[in-house]
Amino acid sequence: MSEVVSYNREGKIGVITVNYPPVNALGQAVRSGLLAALEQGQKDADAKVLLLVCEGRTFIAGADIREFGKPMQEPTLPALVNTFENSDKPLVAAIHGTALGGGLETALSCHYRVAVSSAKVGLPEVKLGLLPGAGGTQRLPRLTGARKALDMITTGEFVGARDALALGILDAVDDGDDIRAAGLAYAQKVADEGKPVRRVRDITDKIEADKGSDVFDQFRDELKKRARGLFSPFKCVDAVEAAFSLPFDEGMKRERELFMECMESPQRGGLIHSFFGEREVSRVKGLAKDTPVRDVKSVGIIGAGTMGGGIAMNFVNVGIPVTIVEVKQEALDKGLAIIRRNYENSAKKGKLTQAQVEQRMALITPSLTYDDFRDVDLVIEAVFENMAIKKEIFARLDEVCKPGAILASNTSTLDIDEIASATKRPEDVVGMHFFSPANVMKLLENVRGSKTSDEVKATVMAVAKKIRKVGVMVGNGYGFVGNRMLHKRGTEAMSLVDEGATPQQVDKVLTDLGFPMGQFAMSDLAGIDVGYRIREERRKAGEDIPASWMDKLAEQGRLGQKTLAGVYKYEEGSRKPVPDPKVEQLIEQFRKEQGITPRAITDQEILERCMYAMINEGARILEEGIADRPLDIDIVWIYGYGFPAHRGGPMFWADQEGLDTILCAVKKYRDTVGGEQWEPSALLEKLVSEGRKFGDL
Ligand code: 3H9
Repeated sequence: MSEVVSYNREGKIGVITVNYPPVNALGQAVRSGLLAALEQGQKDADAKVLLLVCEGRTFIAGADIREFGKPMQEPTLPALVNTFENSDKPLVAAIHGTALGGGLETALSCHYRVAVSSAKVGLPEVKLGLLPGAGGTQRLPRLTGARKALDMITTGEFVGARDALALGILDAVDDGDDIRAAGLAYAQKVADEGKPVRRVRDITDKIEADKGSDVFDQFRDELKKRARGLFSPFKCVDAVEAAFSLPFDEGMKRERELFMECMESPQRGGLIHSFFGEREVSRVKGLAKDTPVRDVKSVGIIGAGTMGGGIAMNFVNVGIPVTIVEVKQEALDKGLAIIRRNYENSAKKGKLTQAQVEQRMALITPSLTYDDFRDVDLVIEAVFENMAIKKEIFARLDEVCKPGAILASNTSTLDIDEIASATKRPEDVVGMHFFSPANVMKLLENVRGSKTSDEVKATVMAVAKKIRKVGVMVGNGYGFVGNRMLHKRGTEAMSLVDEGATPQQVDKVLTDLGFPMGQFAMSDLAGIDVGYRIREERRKAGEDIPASWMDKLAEQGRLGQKTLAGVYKYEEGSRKPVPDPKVEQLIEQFRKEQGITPRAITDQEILERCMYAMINEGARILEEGIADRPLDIDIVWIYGYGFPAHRGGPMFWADQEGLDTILCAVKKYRDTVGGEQWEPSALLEKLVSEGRKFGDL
């Protein structure tokens, strides 16, 4: 018997137990162990009913994702679940935690399913660029009908035990929290009542009811909007449809073919890289696992603007009280009203009750004085980008805050060490860069200063997890990781328009790649004044920042979505960017002033200049140690800027494009376009000369 699966008998019940931490994934050892345990149960004359149950935090959470892309080892999962279903003794699955993917498929091959009420079930393969490949697309619709199966399989969303019961996925829900006891009790009932073997493959009433329905075509139409550019959601629909048009065994074959198509698609590689990357970033290079973490039970926030308010909501949402300080009562009132409005909107959508809205608002203390920060564990400054003001604020915080309080800045570009120098405790100063809208975007770029202590670094990473963000630790340098690369893309996007492209042409190339919005639509969302202010700040500091047509927009008060006009124009209440002839004239005028004769620019040039400039900068960021690993950059871009997860992030994408192709183009643009962004990164050159990739670092 394998170490990870055991068999024992309790009375008339033969119990098969999986114990393969952390999530009982169906690796080869588990699969072969399950097969052996099933055989033992079949042979055990005293076992009338068999029970499948898992140790640890969860039922089987799926196939072992780490095995994908490697040669398949016997027994395969589809063969295993068939053997389970064919058992001639009744088989009961007892579910706690999350029965996901291959885990739910294994449960569906059992004849009865019982779960504790906290359990969830789901087929999230689509989130990995796959489809359920062990009968999920054939068995689930036999229990739920077409529509619900399509919903679950194409979104990958989990369903709670009670809903799963109502849908027919489960046969019983137990209110206790002892899954073994619940499973044994249910199995005993099956034995006592002499319930028969009941195979899902043989249940056909829902299949007959939905046969020939147009639900599949309707669903494909919906997916064209919801899953634009994605491969596997459409294959999921094909596979589920096969359950309605083919006999079970044929349907299984069709599912297998479609599963293999997904397995071979590059999107699967990108999504699995994102899955592991999201988890890997929490392990910060050089930071010991057992580094002590400070307790953060209360938070102070400076600034009740869009950023400060959004940041406050993150903490309040997890029950951490927040004190927000502003300079003027009016600004404070306005900020709090916006937070309330956001919560009220969630309540209107049924996501919160009115009582929860009030509870959350009650956790916010508005204040006009820093003295109210005396007892807080963490302060986050979220005022606009001005070094002198930030230094003043940090000097004041140093006077007021208790020893051990963490002093963080939400700066998106400025030097954390310089900010820290305004205090006598630079070891407690750190960057916590949230992304707009701060209550929605999942990224938290935590910036270590040269003196930030390990304890503070570990604490801000833990805080990210606590407020359900993906924290990435990055080094201190202008724009850190995300904005530094974004600025390179921005510079190229601007030059492309100067040279003859339209903003909408540039944006379309980026949205075609899979970004939710292009560079210019994003400027409109963030506010044209933000970039303008940063450029002005740098000009004042003596940097040579050339004039641009964007400055003219800002000077005309076209600040983006908030003024219904920026690079694009907007209808009241709509976020849809509409090209504006006035802006085209303004750009033309600007070209004339600069003596530029516009030329036709291809989409390929836009793609290369926007993306390769970013990659070259990403390589420099790695060279300088601002990011520890390429995957840190990938996760920053996926969660902070909507980089399409199925492309795995910019550095993963670059590996697929070919680093030699990219280097070649970088050198071409150095010679034709010029500018420091086209000086090839030494790391990029080294990797190409050694025939290596970012993924090899
Ligand atoms: C599938 O089943 C295909 C079949 O249809 C057909 C096959 C033929 N494999 O997320 P956490 C690791 S596709 C390997 O931090 P949580 C994870 O990397 C699969 N490893 O915990 C992490 O490792 P580390 C369908 C896995 O409590 C650790 O477990 N299933 C797998 O926040 C803890 O994970 C899915 O897509 C796996 N399947 O969330 C489920 N899952 O500690 C994917 C997790 O070294 N998993 N790990 O960083 C999840 O959604 C969440 O992990 C889960 C737990 C909800 C289970």
